[in-house]
Order: sequence, then structure tokens, then C-alpha cells
Amino acid sequence: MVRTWTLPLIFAGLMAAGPAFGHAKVTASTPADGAVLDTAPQDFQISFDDPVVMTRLGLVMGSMNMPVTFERKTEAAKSFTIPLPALHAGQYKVTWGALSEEDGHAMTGSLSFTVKN
Ligand SMILES: [Cu+2]
Repeated sequence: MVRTWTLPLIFAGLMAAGPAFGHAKVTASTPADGAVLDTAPQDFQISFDDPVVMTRLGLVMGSMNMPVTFERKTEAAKSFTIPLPALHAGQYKVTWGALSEEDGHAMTGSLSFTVKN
């Protein structure tokens, strides 16, 4: 009885553990999440531990979409620098999307930062 159950359980365990190579993860961003800045940042930088194709970058202040010139490139990279428009004081939210080159998974994320007067 034990023997008939053991093998399927081991396989189920391996499946749950997932593939050996996961998708890329964010290692750093500037501004960082929660940053409070004395001067407005001129660009947004984000880095990943593995190459990704960045698909989207959005910036909102309150409910207002800020104009960001984001050019989607087809080649994967580990870090990206996206120029930001002139920002006045306020709280901003960055949303991004990327495709992991490793496993093709779509990733999204967001972070907030504040520009002081
Ligand atoms: Cu993945």
C-alpha cells in the first residue's frame, strides 16, 4: 500500500517546487519604493537579476497619468533608465511590466515615491 502511493507523492512534490530557474526579480530601483526626495528625479532606473524585455512603464500622480516617453525595445536587458517628465511636488506611483527572458513569464510591479516642495 505504501509503495503505490510514494512515487506519485514524490512527483507531486517536485511539480509544486516549480522549475529550477524562476523568472527575473527586481534587485533595485531609483527612486526606491517609499523614497522621499528633495528634488524631482529626472529618470527612473530599474534593475533585474536576469534579463527582461520591459513592456510598459506608467507614472501616475493621484488619478492623473503623467506623460512618460517609454520606448519598448525587443532586446532583453538587466537594467533600464527611463526619462521622466518634469515633476512637481507630490506623491507618484510607478507601474511597470516586463517579460522574463528566462521563462517568458509576464511580470508587473509598482512602487511609490514622494517629491517634496
Ligand atoms: Cu516565471
